Amino acid sequence: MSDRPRRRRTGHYLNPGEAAPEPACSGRDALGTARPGAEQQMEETAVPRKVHATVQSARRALILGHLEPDGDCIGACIALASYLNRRGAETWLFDVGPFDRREIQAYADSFRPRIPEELQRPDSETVVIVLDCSTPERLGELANDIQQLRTVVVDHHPAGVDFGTTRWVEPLSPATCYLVQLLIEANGDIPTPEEARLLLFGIATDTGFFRHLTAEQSFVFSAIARLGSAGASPKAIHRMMYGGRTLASRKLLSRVLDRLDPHCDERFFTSFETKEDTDQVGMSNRDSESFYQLVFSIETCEALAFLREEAPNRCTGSLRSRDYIDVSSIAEQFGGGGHKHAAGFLVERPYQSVMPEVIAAFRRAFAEADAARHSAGASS
Ligand SMILES: [Mn+2]
Repeated sequence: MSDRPRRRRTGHYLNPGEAAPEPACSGRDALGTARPGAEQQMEETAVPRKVHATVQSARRALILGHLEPDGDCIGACIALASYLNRRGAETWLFDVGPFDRREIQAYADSFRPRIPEELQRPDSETVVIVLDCSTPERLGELANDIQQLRTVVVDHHPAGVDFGTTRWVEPLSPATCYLVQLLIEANGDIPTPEEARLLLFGIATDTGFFRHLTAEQSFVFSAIARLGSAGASPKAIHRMMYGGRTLASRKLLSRVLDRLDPHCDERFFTSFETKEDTDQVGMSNRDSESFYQLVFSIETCEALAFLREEAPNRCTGSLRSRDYIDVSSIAEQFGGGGHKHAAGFLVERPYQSVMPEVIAAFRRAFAEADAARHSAGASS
């Protein structure tokens, strides 16, 4: 771990043809300084030199993902391990799980939940690479296992905690898999067909199959074209992510839609799923993404909160927004976090008592947003 608090930095983006930044002479990460307004128009992202050097020179890499892993986390971990293996490094994959999401279950056996003691001893040839993870808490018990070790963090979450020895955090990147692709390509290498498939799987996961990409992130489409050339099939990945559902899971969608409650002039909606619902369809057939899509197709919908009863005294909340509501700050009020438009939390309380608080938090956020827009309108 670094011996002083690290400043959170913004990413450095390069125009095509522009040279990579020189490392800072202090020996700190070579992120350089972002040029004013640069984030809005960049086509490619530079791999910081120190991250590149550390990852490429590792003889032994312990690759860690976050708890409740998703396709971006799993895809990034396995693709990077595969690539480093090709370069002759030894790799191990760790994640505390649980591997509940249907589309990642096949990969659960590749990951171990704790790091064996013999691998926890610091040595110059071993590096920990933490992927897609914004806080040490999101590593679960694994956070204790890596305390002695050199740690590189590669992530795209905008909020979080500065941890690790070397950090590469790019909030404009739609997925950690995109950053792993750049790491592979920074050496002039091309992902294998399987690596390309995993990377595209991750990018597709975090972008809702590209639906959430904005014009500022269009640089990702060039990267996706390269993954296609390397053998990744969007059609096959779409089928893997969205196909294979059971009839019961479709019936559950109608139940959850039926519970939809409008708030804030139908700009904000809530619904919930009970433990009994989950037991009926099976954990792996939960499908919140289809539900979100249906709700966001409502003309007036700006935000959505979906609570799930995980146990009588535990619930998770998934918060989504389209445009001006920052759901990550609402999730933080419940001990969670995430992105501006997608965030979540877990609390050890019954969902029935959490729901009114979530609604109140959203009401405040809408009132603040309305007031800000009103005053902006009044002054113009
Ligand atoms: Mn991600």
